[in-house]
Amino acid sequence: MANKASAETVFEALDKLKIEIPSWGFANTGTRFGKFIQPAAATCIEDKFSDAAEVHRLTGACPTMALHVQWDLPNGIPDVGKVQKLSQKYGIRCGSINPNVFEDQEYKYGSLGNPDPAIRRKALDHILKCVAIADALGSRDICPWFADGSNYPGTQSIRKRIGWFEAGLKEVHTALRPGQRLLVEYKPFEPAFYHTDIADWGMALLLARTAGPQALVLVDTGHHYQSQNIEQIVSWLLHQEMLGGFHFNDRRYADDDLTLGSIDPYQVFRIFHELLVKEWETGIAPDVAFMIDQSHNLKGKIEAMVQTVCAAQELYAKAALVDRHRLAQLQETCSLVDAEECFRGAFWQDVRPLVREWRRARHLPEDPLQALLESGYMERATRERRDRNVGAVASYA
Ligand code: RM4
Ligand code: MN
Ligand code: MN
Repeated sequence: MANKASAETVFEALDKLKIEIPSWGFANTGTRFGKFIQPAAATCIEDKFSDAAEVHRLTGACPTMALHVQWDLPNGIPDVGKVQKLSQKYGIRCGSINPNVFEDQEYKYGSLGNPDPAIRRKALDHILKCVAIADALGSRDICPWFADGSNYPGTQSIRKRIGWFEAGLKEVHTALRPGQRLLVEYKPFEPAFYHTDIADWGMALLLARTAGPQALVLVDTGHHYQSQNIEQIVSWLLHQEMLGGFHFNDRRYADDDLTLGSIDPYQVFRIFHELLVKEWETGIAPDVAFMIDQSHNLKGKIEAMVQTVCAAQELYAKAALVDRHRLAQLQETCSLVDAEECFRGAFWQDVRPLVREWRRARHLPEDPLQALLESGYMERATRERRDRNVGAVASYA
């Protein structure tokens, strides 16, 4: 039976936990081999806001939605008014602004790292436009992800490209308004398979440092090699005060974009613990953006998003229950087994009854997935969107 103290701890943690959902998670995206079209998938920005509002209504944890400029504001600034209206209509704020410098034909050999100065300029202008869009929408974070790299040894100057990235990100930084942040994301490989310009947290950290004080690192949990210790990276970035945010998802092999905690929930718990232990030590919660970066090809989009948020809530509640005071003492005395039991004991607690209690207390559905099923939302979305989804491209080649 949960005691009063754990209920208070869990309630406090869940009240604070806010997670940003990605607009692209609701649309018909797929793997690089193909898409399986879902008739209820979002077909326009209004559908995406509507779906995000539904996830927020069911979970109480998702007041913002990340936007991808190319897909959500294809005309740029002129689309801002429309997006603002939808944001008001659905009660979902605009979250991080994600530039797209990887889809246009010009970016075949890179964006900010392209040897052609005209293409670097085009990429830079696009990111600068994103800063202006973020400003107009009241969004804090600009999160560029770069597909840049090369596939074959000797075909590119690795060092020249570092210089181009430094110069580009510095220029972006000069355009940031006060309070805005530039979050630099890294990824070890794909689509570049020999060298990726920003391949790991060290490169992202150095580039962010060079760019300026409002630039920080974005950790996408799926962007690591097998068995890499992500919580250690998180600890280092926290220590350096350089952790800006997360793109949460899970992985088994590569950048699989699977549901958070579906493969390794213990890892998510360990990451949350590092954030909470810093807060416990300093009395200040690290100002880190929690964003989801998943796109589901097989699961229902909204269903998967609700499941993800619920998983995050459960794992965050577990991490909140670690007896940090006791753990610190056990660490001091190198009481290994007791320390480990104290730590993983929190992980193994079934927090679901407490999370349900919290939902009840906050007038949220006790079982969000069941509530989604019963709401009729999916049937409505299927009816309204089916025809519009028929034309969606399903093939890879
Ligand atoms: C990348 C990365 C970015 C995402 C793109 C579509 O792998 O995770 O954050 O925006 O995919
Ligand atoms: Mn990402
Ligand atoms: Mn990714």
